[in-house]
Parts: sequence; C-alpha cells; structure tokens
Amino acid sequence: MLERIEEIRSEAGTAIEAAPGTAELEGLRVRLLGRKAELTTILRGIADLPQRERGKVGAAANRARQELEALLERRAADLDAAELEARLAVDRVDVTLPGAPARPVGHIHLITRTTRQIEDVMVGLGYRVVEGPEIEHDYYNFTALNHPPGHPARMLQDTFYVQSHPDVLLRTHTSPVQIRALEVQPPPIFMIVPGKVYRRDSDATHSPMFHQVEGLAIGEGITMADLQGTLSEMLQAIFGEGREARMRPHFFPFTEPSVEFDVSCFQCEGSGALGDGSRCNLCKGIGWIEVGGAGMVDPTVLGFVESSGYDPERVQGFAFGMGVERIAMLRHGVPDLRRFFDNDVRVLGQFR
Ligand code: 2NM
Repeated sequence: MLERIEEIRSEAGTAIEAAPGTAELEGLRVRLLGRKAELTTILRGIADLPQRERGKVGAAANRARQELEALLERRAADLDAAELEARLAVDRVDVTLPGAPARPVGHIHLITRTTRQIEDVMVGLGYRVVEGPEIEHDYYNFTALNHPPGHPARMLQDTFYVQSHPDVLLRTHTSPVQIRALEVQPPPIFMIVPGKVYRRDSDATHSPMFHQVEGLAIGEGITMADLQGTLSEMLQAIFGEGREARMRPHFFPFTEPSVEFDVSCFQCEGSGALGDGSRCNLCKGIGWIEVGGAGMVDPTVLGFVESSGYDPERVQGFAFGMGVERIAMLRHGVPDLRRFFDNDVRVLGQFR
C-alpha cells in the first residue's frame, strides 16, 4: 500500500509539472484528489486496514495528499502567470496609434469661419453678437424697417412667404433681429447679427439661402465719421492691414443717407494695375471692391422703437450689412458661391 501511495505521488507529481494549461490542471486536480480518486479511496479505506498498518498508511496518504495539493497550487500559480503574460502580449494595444483605418478630421466650414472672424473684430470694438429667428413676421422684416407696402423687396418674386400665413416669411436680411433687440435694450446699443437669410435668387453669385452680418450702433452723437472708422477697422481686420474703406452714395429704405462701401483692392493695392502693367482682374482695374451697404439709421425706423428709449430727436446711429459668401469668395478666389453649399468635401477641405 505504501508503495502504491508513493507511485501515485510520483506519477501525479510528473503529470502536474507537465500540465500545459490551467484547464488541464483543473482536470488533473479532480482526477488526483476528487471523490473518485485513488488516493481519496485509500484515505477513506484506512479504517478498514489492519490496526498496525493504519498509522503508517494514513500518514503517508495524508502527506501525499498535502504534497499534491501544494504542487497543484504552485503549478496553478505558474500557469496563471504564464497565461496572463501570453494574453498581455497578444492583447497589447498602443493607445498612441491612430484609429484603424485613420479617419479624416473635419473642420469648420469656410462660411462659419469667415463669420466668426468678422464677429471677433466687432467684439473687439465693443459690439455684442446677437442671433434671432429665421422665420419672421412681415412687421419685423419689412414694416418696422421702413419698407412700405408695395416696396419691390416685399414682392412674391423676391421673398419666400409661408403659404398659409401671408404675413410670415423667411427673413430677407438679419435686420429684423436688430428691431427685436431695440425693443428690449435701451440705447446705447452696439450689436452685430450674423445668420442665414433667404431670397428668391439663384445663380453663380446668388443663392436662395446665404449668410449676412449686419451691424448697428445707436446712441447720442454717433455720426457717419464713426461709420467710416468702424468700416475701416473691420475691413483691415478681414482683408489685411493697410486696406482702406470707401463709401459711395446709394439708397436703402432703412437708412438715410445710405451708402455702399468698398475695400481697396488687396490684389493690386488699390492701383487697379498689376506688376506687369496689366489690368487687375479682381477689381477690374477700379482699385476698389464692393463689400456691403450701410447708412445712418432712418429716424422712421427709430420711431417704431421709440417706446424703448430710441427718441429719434435724441439718439442716432449707423447700420451696415454685408454678405459673408461674397467676402469669402473674394478672399479665397472662389468663383461660384454654390460650391459652398454642394457639400463636396474636395472643395470644402481646401479651406481649413
Ligand atoms: C444694410 C445696408 C444698410 C441695416 C439697417 C438696419 C436697421 F435695423 F438698423 F434698420 N440694420 N441693418 C442696413 C442698412 C443693412 O445691408 C446691406
């Protein structure tokens, strides 16, 4: 019996050392120490042995069992460690690698970027950025802006109206937001309104939806000279240091007097001619490029918001407006504004 126990212990020891994995080792443990294992049977049968054998056999069997338990435990720890090592080697992830496959990184649309650039300059001059509804009431879009009934801009062929509500429309400029602001904020007010506007127009330089930034400054003693200085600052920030602003007489219903304003050409430095003597193609030899419209806010407009503090006898100021697409086209040489809205990333990706 003692020899058999020694045999079991020795064979088991070899088998444990040879177990290739934790799963096999667990099978081995059941086979060597489980309820049906030979050693277990021997231990269980000790009581039936002759008196003189019981002590030795019992001690040997118990020693063998303890020894195998210790061997199993040590081998299990070794296998666990080895399997963890192997898994770590296989599962290793370099978190500094780009995703697979690497994804193209998106960026801000050129129109948004241009808008934000204008906002930044104007915020630097003390203006507040205000946004408002794109679906407007006829009152805010036209009436309060001194566009009388019958004005051509109100005509169906120029403006998108909501069919079921003849006095509701898609705003044709961002100025209605300025009326809304004047209703709730007493003077002085310095604000710009960026945003989408809508007109029934479509060709290489007109889109039914485009973007505007309009500015407004109202207070005591604000003059056309302040407008000139403001435009000059703004245009230099957009088109580069040394640019000049020029105003030409024009007409708008909500300003009097009204002007269109130009920036000195940033390709020919305002000379109209290029280095080789040829005519500048950007300004067509004029030396100036039209950027937007402006003027002194008509007292009639202020009259609509007199109750919130805009007494046209006491306060006055200027307003200006410009198209963001036009500015982006000029600055980046984009020939057709529809390219901004085709959502072709080959085009948009060129302006990061
Ligand atoms: C322009 C040109 C001229 C303008 C006027 C106003 C308001 F609300 F004060 F009446 N906001 N913007 C204005 C004036 C806009 O865009 C070409």
